[in-house]
Amino acid sequence: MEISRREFVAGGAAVAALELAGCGHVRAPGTPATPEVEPLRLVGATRGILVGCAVQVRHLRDDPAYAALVSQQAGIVVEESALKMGPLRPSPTEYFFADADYLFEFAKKHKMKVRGHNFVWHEQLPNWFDKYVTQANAEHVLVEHIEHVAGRYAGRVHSWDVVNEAIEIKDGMKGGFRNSPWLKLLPGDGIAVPGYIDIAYRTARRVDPKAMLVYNDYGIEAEDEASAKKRAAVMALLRGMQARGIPVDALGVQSHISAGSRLAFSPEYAYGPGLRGMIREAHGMGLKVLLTEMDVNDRKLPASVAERDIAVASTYGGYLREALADEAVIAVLTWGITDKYTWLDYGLQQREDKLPQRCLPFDAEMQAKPAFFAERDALDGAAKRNS
Ligand code: 9MR
Repeated sequence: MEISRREFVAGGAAVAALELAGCGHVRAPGTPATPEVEPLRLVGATRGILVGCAVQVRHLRDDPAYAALVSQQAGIVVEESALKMGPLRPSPTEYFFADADYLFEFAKKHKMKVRGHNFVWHEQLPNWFDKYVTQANAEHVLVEHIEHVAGRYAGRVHSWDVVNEAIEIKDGMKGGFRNSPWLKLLPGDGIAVPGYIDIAYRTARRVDPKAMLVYNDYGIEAEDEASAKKRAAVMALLRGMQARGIPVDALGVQSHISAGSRLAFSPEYAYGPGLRGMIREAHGMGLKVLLTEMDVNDRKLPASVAERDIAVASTYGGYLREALADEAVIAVLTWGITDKYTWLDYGLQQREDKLPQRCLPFDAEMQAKPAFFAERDALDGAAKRNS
């Protein structure tokens, strides 16, 4: 099938410019931070969609303008790192809960829901992990970790990313599983789902039966071959879990996406049938879908702020319209809310010209950008969810 450029809106600057000009939402620079428009959380609420963002507790503490923006816009929050095993576990016997506790208090005060991210990941493991955890004690360590952490917050968590990023096709393992420390420690029977996955979900359900249990992954959104392969492996993992009676309630589609160059169509930066098909399949399996970590990388775009803002907004709008068309999608969280604090300014993600990325709905001065209006309009256009 011939895929039209317009259909994907992958950086279609001209389309975005028309849309934005038409809806009259672009404000003069320097005007105050959007008191005139409904916050995202409220627009989402009218559609039964939870809307929010990842936050960093240290900035909630030290940056009042940031804390105010989060409390205005987010109906659901997730800490970027505080609940990961590394930050939580300074030693095998100690837990550091201060940051996570702060977030739960902040969320309560502002009537927000909280997501938990995550119990099992191959990154941000404690520095004692490799020496201390063996095949003999791994199950005990994993179960005890989940009992302790899920137990502390039981009844207060909307959803837990129980296992994060278990698929990595290029590792060459059966089923596309990532050759992670957890797989090496708890491989299971090597036939269906690795042992650590079964154990983690069963324990999470037992300890916090009210939390929605999510499998969360990235690189499954776009139209290129690598994304299609990873999508297929993720869906096979979920089918396998269901067949084995493992409690999993939702697919978390991270949605770290990119605005493509307007000069060249690239399936890597196009979002359409593959995304829709995956969501439809999850829906058919009785799963909910959460967009858990959305941001739009502008690394392929020229320096011009105006050009980047239009292309990024267009990508937000096109992507969200595709995803939100399916009522299984019940939550949208961006990975941050302001360009002031984003992981995309570091390491491999950093732009070659070192300019700060313009990847989130608000700029570094907490002003709404075209991306905000694109997100808001996509939410506004979504059908009301029943559950
Ligand atoms: O945004 C997070 C950053 O602050 C951490 O340093 C990093 C550690 O690897 O993790 C980032 O968050 C990741 C998330 O936990 C899982 N999906 C990808 C996110 C961006 O790397």
